[in-house]
Amino acid sequence: MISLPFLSRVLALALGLASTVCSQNAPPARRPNIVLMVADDLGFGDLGSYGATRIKTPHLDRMAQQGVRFTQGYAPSSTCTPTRYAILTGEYAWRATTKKTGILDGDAPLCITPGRRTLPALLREAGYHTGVVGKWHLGLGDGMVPVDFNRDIKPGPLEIGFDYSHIIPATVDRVPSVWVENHRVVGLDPADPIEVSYRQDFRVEPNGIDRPDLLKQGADAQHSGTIIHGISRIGYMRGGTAARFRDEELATTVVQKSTAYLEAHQHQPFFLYVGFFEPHVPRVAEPPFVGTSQTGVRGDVIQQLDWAAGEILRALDRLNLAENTLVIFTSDNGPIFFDGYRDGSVEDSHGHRPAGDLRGAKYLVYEGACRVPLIARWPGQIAPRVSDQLFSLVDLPATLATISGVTQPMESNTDSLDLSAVLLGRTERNLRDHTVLHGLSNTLALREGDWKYIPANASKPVSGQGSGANPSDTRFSANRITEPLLFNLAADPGELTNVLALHPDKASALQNRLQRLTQTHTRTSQP
Ligand code: NG6
Ligand code: CA
Repeated sequence: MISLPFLSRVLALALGLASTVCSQNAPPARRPNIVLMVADDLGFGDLGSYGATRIKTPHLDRMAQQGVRFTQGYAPSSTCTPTRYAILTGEYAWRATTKKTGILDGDAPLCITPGRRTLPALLREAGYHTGVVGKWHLGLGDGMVPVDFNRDIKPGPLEIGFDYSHIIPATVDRVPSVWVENHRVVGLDPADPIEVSYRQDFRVEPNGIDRPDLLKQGADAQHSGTIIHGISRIGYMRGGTAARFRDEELATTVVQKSTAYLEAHQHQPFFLYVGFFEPHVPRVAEPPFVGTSQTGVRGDVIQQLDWAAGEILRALDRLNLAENTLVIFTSDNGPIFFDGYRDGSVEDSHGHRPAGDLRGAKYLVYEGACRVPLIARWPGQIAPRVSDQLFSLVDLPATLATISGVTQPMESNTDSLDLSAVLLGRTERNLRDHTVLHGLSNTLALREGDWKYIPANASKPVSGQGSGANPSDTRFSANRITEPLLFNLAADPGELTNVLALHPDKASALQNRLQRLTQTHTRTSQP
């Protein structure tokens, strides 16, 4: 006869074994949902929590108070496509040799190879549902044949790791001015097909050059293509009339689609990537925000952005998800006032400094071009604090992979460092000692510790008007870099005094390291 104590011991052993097996396969106890919100051209000085006074951003400021606010967070590039490429792949965009990763037009092919272990693909491996809403700007289609917006549009987000997408293809200032949900243009009438060209006008719809009288905002030649709802865009399109978005509804659509996504996937781990459109051009505020800031339409749309982010945070509260959701807010590159449309942003700035005390603007490699707001909130896991630790957005894949319990490591040649200990406040050390910064025309610079090195380059001065700490810096041509520059950011955060002649050894050490970094294939180490 089997005794009862023996039976119970066998049972206990079996149960114990079963639970060991379970816990090995089970994800970590607290695996957060992740919402990554990326603004478009929002500068280091554009939020209240980063010093803005003429723009009110109460929702993002509250988020900053509840979480960690980084003062040394970097977009790896100073334009959209390459930064977003780095966020999704963990690789600096300037390393990509087979794909175009510069600012893409609306008919450009997808710049990320399907099958790659992207950030959403990693999270999907870990059991997350993955979604993207808003700005895409990473190309669509395979590039073998021109993308046809009247059929299934692929490859795109769904082929590189997202389970759901509701996006506009490129920028609001580039055609086609439509939403694409999963593989299809939203609201397209098959009897009115879309055609897109970046080479020639179809001459059936008005453009900005011939019909300036139809425009809500004047535009430069580059932005004087087809007029869609009173705004001339870059490029030409015809057809798809019923599918064309209205600029005054973009933010509301982002909020609606994001909150619908949260509702639909609240019962499973999810990753939602939200690409806000503000404050990129064309800047058209929704009616409740018109004239609300003290710094013109650019300020108004930043307040609209703050509202939209607040609505997503409110949805998390309402669905009882806030506690177990890691929310990250950042921007893809630094700010700019004039970027093609005469919307009054320069005249109405009233002393607002979108890059704060930093020099430069979008497109460049100065601090104001790449250093961006970076805020992360995860109640109970991230203690409220301000961090001066270095963080680059290229670190998001490795960092979020660890936080979400991805067991397979990233590719060994990634640029992405696992900074989960930094993000969660488990170390006060700087786990990243340097970061490479990338501007238009493939200009590169190196930040290492307090030092910043910018090689001389012959890049063409970009047209446009930015804003930095130095008033003489507002014309981009003033930013042409004709000699190598060395700055000590601790003493000179505004990058005003070139100290290269005083520290030639430091400059050549940084020059050599930048060269090694651009040539090396082992990127996880800090060569
Ligand atoms: C530039 C556009 C600019 C903006 C930018 C992309 C011109 C002269 N300027 O080429 O208006 O669309 O591309 O911005 O065409 S980004 O933030 O998406 O990178
Ligand atoms: Ca941008």
